Amino acid sequence: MSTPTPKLTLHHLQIGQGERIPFLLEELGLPYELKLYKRSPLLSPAELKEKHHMGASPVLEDATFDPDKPIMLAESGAIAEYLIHKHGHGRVALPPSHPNFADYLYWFHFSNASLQPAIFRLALTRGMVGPEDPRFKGNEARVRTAVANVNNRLLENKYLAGEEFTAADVMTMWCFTTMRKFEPLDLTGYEGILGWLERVSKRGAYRRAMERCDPELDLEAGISAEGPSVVELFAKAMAGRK
Ligand SMILES: N[C@@H](CCC(=O)N[C@@H](CS)C(=O)NCC(=O)O)C(=O)O
Repeated sequence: MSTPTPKLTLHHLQIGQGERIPFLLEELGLPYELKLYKRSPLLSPAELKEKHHMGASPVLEDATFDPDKPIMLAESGAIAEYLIHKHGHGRVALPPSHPNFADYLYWFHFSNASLQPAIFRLALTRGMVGPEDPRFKGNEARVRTAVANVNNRLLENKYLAGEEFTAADVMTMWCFTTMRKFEPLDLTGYEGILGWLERVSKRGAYRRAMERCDPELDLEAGISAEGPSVVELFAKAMAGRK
C-alpha cells in the first residue's frame, strides 16, 4: 500500500522555538503549509491559543490520515519525533542499533529539558531577586555548566550526536540563535559552539526554513559570538521589581 502524501500545517508563533519544526520539515523534504502568528504583545494571540489546549507554539496539524479530524500535536520534541517516524522514514534520527544512539537521545532532549529551562530561570531570577542574589548566581553557574557541556561536546564532535547531522542539532539550534533575543548569552570563547553554529546555519534546509518562518531575523547576528539584539518588550517584562 502506498503512503499518502502528507498534509501538514505548522502553526508558528514568530521569533520562537517553533522555528525548529520548519527546519526539520525542510531537512526531511516534507511539504507543509505554514501559518504564522505575531506575538500579542509577547504571548500567543487568541487564534493560536485555539489550536491547542496549552496555547503555545509550535502546533502541528496533520490531516494526512483523516482530513475531517486532523491530529493536533504540540511540544516541539514530540512533533519532531512524530514527523521523523511517521513521515520521515527515521531520517535525521539515529536508530537503536547505531553506536551513538544514547548520545543522540541525550542531545535531542538536552536543549528542552536542561539548557533552555536553565536560561529561562536566569532571566526570571534577574528580575525577581536581582543579579547579586545567590539564587541568581546559582542559576548563572548552572547556565555556564550547561553551555560548557555543549561546547565540550562540539569541540570533539562535528555534530551533537557525533559525525552525522541529526534532529539533536535541529532541537538545539534555536537555543544559541533566536533564543538569545530573549536572554543575551555571549558565546565568545565557546569555539565548539561557534564552529557548529557556522556549519549548521549554512545548511540549505535551515536557510529555507528561516526565510519562510521568520524572514526579518538577522541570521548572521544570530550565529555571532555577541548574539542578536534583544526583544526590548521581553527584557522590560522580565526586569520585574528590582
Ligand atoms: N516545551 C514547549 C514550549 C512551547 C512554548 O512555550 N512556546 C513559546 C514560543 S517560544 C510560546 O508559544 N509562547 C507563547 C505563549 O505561551 O503564550 C515546546 O517545546 O514546544
